[in-house]
Amino acid sequence: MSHPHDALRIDADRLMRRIGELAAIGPIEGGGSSRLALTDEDRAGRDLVVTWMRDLGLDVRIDGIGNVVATRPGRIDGPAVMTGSHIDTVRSGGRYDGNLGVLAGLEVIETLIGAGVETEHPIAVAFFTDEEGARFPPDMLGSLVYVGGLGLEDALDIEGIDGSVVGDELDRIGYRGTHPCPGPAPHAFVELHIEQGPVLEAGGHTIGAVTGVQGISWTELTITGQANHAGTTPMDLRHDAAYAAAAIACHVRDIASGMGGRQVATVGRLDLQPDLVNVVAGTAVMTVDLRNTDEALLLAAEVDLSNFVEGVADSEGVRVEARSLARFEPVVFAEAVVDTVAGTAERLGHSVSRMPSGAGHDAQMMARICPTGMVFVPSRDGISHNPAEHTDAADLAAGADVLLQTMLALDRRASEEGEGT
Ligand code: HGY
Ligand code: MN
Ligand code: MN
Repeated sequence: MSHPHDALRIDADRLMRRIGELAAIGPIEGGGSSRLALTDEDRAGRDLVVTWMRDLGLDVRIDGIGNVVATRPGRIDGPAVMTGSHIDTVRSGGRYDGNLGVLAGLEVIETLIGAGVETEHPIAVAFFTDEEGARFPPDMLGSLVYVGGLGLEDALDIEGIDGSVVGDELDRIGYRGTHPCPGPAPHAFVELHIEQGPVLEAGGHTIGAVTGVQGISWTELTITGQANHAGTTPMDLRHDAAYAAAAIACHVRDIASGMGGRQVATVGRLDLQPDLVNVVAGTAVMTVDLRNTDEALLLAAEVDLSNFVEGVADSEGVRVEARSLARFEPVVFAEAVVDTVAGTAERLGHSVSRMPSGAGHDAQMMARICPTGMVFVPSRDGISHNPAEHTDAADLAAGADVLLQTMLALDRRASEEGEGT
């Protein structure tokens, strides 16, 4: 069945222009951006996007954790059909991770305004605070608070890797808003994001209809041994924190190789002290990121890690304290939304593949409070969290058009069937 606005498409040049302007904030070599959450660069990025939201006449609301939701009214009041993502980046960020989803959402709304299309429901676009979790763990912090998965006060007290505190940094950049957390549940939520992996490109597909997000387990290990002289300390008398950390890092790789399938495992941070050439390391602080689409397998990987750490602590005579930084179970998206994404992509003539997400996303939090889905577009060579991150302009526009038409379909569906997606 066709609908009056089926032929509506976004303005690709305007979208690319905004992506370029936002990427120019916190620029790093290679065309990417570095805007760690709640830094001055993040504030500048926020200010730019909020200006664009206000220039469109949207109702812009900032909540207690700094999430920003901009809404265009519909014919009826009530829950919005919502999209969004994040504009904070990792230190080595590309220009599309998160930013595409927010700016495509803005582009969808500007396209509706330009075409004079009135929707049944309000249409909203959001950016959530600290999706990356790279400065303040866990990842998806803002959307986790938005859906009530973490209390606002607890979130505001989180200390970052640099010793700063979320609440202080929100105050410092002027983004501790007054709107309440948890936020209002939308009617439905759909997020456009780059895949950040090699699957779509390898399969020759333009659009991913994302079926869900894999489980995530982040652990910080603080290893305390004994600083000692590199020259005079006999090997059998050492309590070498660096050796223990290296042994654990190698085992982290072995966990993934041994389990195979979709298991991935990463040591992303490793800090040795006193970090000197002629001193046996007294302490090591490291992080372990484990992920799997299957919760039982993720638990097995965590048990394997914990047993190995215990063994190394024993044999090397070091103390190891483990602190969980993030733990989210795998999420399955609403079939009706996944079907709408896939059906819309096919109707627009794009080849589409249904697939899970390897990366975490705000959508995995929004799935707790409303029917949710995601649209993926390909990443060249599967590269992300790297300034070399790239997606062809035609694919970016295709993703934004699928987002536009999916949101219109979700909006119509509600009024055709009463409530529900
Ligand atoms: O860690 C992640 O998967 C996401 O980039 N926050
Ligand atoms: Mn992202
Ligand atoms: Mn990311």
